[in-house]
Amino acid sequence: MRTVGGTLEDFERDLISNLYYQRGTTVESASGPDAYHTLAVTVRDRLVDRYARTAAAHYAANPRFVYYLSAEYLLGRQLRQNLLYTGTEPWLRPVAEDLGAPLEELEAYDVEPGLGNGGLGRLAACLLDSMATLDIPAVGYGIRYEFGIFKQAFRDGAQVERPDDWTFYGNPWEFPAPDDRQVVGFYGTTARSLDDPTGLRRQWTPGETVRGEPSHMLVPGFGTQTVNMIRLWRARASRESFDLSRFSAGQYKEAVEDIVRAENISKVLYPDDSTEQGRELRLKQQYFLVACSLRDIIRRYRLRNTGWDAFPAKVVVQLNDTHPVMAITELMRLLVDVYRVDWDLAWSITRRTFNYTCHTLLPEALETWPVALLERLLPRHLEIIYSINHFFLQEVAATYPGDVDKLRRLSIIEEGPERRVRMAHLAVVGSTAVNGVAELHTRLLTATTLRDFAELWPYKFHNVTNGVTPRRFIRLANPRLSALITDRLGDEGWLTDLERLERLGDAVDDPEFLARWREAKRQNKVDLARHVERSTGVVIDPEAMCDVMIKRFHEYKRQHLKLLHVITLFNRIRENPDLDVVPRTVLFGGKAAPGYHAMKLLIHLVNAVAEAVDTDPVVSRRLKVVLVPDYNVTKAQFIIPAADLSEQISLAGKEASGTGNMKLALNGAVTIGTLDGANIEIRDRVGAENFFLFGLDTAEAADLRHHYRPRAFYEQDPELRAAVDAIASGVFAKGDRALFAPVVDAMLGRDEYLALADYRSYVDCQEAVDEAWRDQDRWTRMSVLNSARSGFFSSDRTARDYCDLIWRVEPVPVPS
Ligand code: F55
Repeated sequence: MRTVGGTLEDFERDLISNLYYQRGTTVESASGPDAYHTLAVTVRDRLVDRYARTAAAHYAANPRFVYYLSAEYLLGRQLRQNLLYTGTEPWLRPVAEDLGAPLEELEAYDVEPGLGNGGLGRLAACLLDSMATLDIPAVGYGIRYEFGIFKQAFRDGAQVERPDDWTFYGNPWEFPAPDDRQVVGFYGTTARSLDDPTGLRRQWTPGETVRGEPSHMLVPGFGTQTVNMIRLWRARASRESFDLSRFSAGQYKEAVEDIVRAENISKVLYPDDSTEQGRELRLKQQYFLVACSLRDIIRRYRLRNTGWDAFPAKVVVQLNDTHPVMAITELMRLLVDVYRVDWDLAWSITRRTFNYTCHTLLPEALETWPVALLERLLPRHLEIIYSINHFFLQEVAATYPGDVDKLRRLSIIEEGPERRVRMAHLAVVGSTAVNGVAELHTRLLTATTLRDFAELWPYKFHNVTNGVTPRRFIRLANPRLSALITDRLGDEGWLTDLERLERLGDAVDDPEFLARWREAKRQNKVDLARHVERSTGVVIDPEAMCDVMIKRFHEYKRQHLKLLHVITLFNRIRENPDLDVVPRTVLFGGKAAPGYHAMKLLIHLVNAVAEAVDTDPVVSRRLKVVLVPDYNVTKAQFIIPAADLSEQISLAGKEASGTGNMKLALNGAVTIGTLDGANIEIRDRVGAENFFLFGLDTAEAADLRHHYRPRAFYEQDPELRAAVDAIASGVFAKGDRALFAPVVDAMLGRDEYLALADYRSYVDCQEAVDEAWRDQDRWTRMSVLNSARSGFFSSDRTARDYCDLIWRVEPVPVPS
């Protein structure tokens, strides 16, 4: 077989050939998209050979595979990553010249697939990267949404959402695999299987069927030969759906009705769960994903295995939150109804196959589905859930005789005016292992949210602290700091063994190293300033402290607390124009779910405050506020390397883990944060003296909640009062007192997340930050130590933890 050559000359030859034979054009007449697409496929081809060898090695070894099921992936841009992973990165410049296209223009066509909302989707991408890097046989399954997470723009400061037509120019990174298509059913009826006296086997006759068409993207490992894949499903109508007779009769809309209904399933990513609409469609998406994926997993299993006994030994499925949990009932249905396996054996196989990762503590984020909806959409699955619950509750009753309250709390079915299925309960009952994503999170899960389960099955619960891939978030995002680290440590080994960063600790006594570190951060700020000016017109000073809060807008994350700090600085400078303040650029980034009105209003307020700061001649010399539009993985890669201060200020006990906190610390930002999520583990490692801690801890917050009166804090603290009053006064709304009144009311009314209680501690802590910043040597040492001591937060370590604790899989090396 012809494989691609390894030299720059080979690359250039293939490039011209691909341009000619794939795009049908020449360098002289190529458009921007032609040039980008050709470069992309030429890079991609350099992974195909490794991918084929990976498949061959996996086939020969017949290993245990990890199947990662996730409704979301945030993969980030592919071009630079794949250049790096194929060792062709140094050729980018000469190659761009060959194509006659400026590098920046080529990269602008490299759109990121926005197939996720936030941390959960990005974690999935980091884990896939690490599994490939560790030579773990793995496949990621997901949905190929036609429209990803909406694009965020601002109109007069308010968020407006635009569709993300991410495949407009085509997606050069994906391979269609039409031969592996699957058929999925919905609705319909169930009936007894006449030959089954137990009544546990039944037959489902769906009322509607839809095709799932897969395509895959390659997931290369770094510094290894393994190339795994992520398989994404797209919904298509079955071939007979087009109604020719109606079309001929001029009924054009009716003729394509079924096609539209089928294709709507993979039409759009749901922007979080805060909107009521489309609940049925969302459940359809979830079942579509798991039905297609499980059939594919079984197909792959049967390539090398027969019978069902070996299934749990060869297949381990990780459920990324509850969104794919219907897979548990679907595997039961396939085993019992289709493959005629006895219920007990099927249940044993199923429980040994699945594991579940929980990503939240917020009760409102725990997914439940109305029984009535399931009864209509997936009638057989509801029956199976009832049977699972029946046997489970029998077990519970035997363990806790007479404890009906226990039964009610543990049941998969929530009783009430509207009966609902608790997906997290189904997940725990149907899994071998359940994990939280940071130590505190796991502790709180087992002590509160899933307490009864943790009492019943303590051995099921594990902690696997999240991590991030150093390849994307240090090496690709921050080439300057990476070069400095490599220079100091002697080689690039740290990229796959991140604990080696520890040795940077010695460098804090080397003034030359500190100067180079500071200069790298400064240059990163110059780059960021260029991007910010281009996208917002705001000019930022690279000498100022870069204070960043980048994450989805959510009340529990408390962007409003940060804003109260900003307004306090604004008030202080206005009151005392000669005040000696540390110049800061406060950079926000993040989207609010389109239906989450409180957070959309807060975004509007952030923009309004930014404008007030910017138009005040005195304030604007020392303070800048920017809300970077359309925050995504690409923007994160620009912002994180420039950050000096990382804002991780959620109310203690609410943020499961956070992963931005890790990315920022690894890039030398110092954290100001609460004792929440993985902040605790970051502080333990970097040292209390290199972390700005403030606020209530989880227990204090829970106590205060009982007798909390936000007004008391407002009345006691003149600076807090001035900040809240400024919002209420309408100064940020051209005198309109009504516009931001709901923000004020929420703060003084319930203040659900105790922002006012933490305000004084936070603002004082920011003074300590200023104090540290004034001593730039001290600050740089803190910065270096944050990076040096955060090696634990590599997703390679996270993936290894999953392997050891939960998956029990072994690497399969792929020969060159
Ligand atoms: C997406 C869809 C729904 Cl319906 C609900 C939640 C989400 C989502 O995006 N959740 C999410 O991102 N959770 C985050 O997961 C991260 C990775 O574990 C954590 O670090 C973070 O604390 C958590 O909020």
